Amino acid sequence: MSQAVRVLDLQPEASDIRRDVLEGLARTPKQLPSKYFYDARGSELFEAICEQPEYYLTRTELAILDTHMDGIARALGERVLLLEFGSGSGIKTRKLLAGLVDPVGYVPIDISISALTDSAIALRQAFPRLCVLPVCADFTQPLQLPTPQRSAERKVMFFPGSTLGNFAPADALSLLRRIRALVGEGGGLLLGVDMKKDVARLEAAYNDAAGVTAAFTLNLLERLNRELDADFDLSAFRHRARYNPMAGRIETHLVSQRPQVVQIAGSRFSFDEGEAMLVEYSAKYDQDDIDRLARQTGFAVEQRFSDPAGDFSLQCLRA
Ligand code: AVJ
Repeated sequence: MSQAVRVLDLQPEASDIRRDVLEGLARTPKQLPSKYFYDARGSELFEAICEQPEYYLTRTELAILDTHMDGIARALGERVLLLEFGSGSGIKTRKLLAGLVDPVGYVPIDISISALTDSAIALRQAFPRLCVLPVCADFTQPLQLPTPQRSAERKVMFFPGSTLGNFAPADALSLLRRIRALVGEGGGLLLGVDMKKDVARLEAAYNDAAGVTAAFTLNLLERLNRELDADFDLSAFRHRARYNPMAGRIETHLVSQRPQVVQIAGSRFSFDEGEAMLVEYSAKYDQDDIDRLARQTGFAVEQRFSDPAGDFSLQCLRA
């Protein structure tokens, strides 16, 4: 029998979601925060995205972990306390934990309580002696982390998946600075980033032929209908993901297919025909971008590992 998993529950409340959504919709252009994609259904759809042939990110990052595990483990050091922002299903973490030398604990932090609980149970089973301390929280908000029984040599944040790319530039900087404060002097950051490449491949990754990514973005509206008592007509919005070469990022919008009025938590918002509501950024990087981000946030890039084609990169940063 496996031990029960106790999740520290700091998940956002309906009032947080309502505030963020109303604030985003009051802007021009309208926007919705991508972190709210990850309810139970959204987390499942995201896992399905990772299986799509066009979405090369996840399988490439997993392959880098497989190929370069020894080098990564050496760079991160022994007896680390591993933290993870946006741990999701925990498949990458399982590889990483298996390769690390005597990790003292693992603190997964995720906004989806279902994904977090399932992955914590699976990790307990795979590593019965590892101290797993899951926290359900919005990692953009200040948070107090639990401490493991054994003291760690250093703290290392694992921030894979190019999730950093979902943040606007100023928010990405403040998030990296918060990570720097969390891991402390001498701490580490293993950062997964998607590299700049051929636009057609980037756009295909966010417009898979099976329509899973479209279902994923539209699920946000379904969530708001359910949790904020909104009345979005899902058939009146269309998913659109395009690469913005100036900004170096995929920008995903939900485009209103006709003039319409939507009610959300007692407020009304009108959409013009063709009006695009911003729902997600997925920034893409080159090595200069990463070096600059590291420098601006108190880190230095120690080592980096990528796939042979250079599509994706795992960067070892030191505070
Ligand atoms: C959360 C960063 C892994 O931006 O690539 C995938 C989310 N959105 N397809 C990304 C996402 C649409 C994804 N990450």
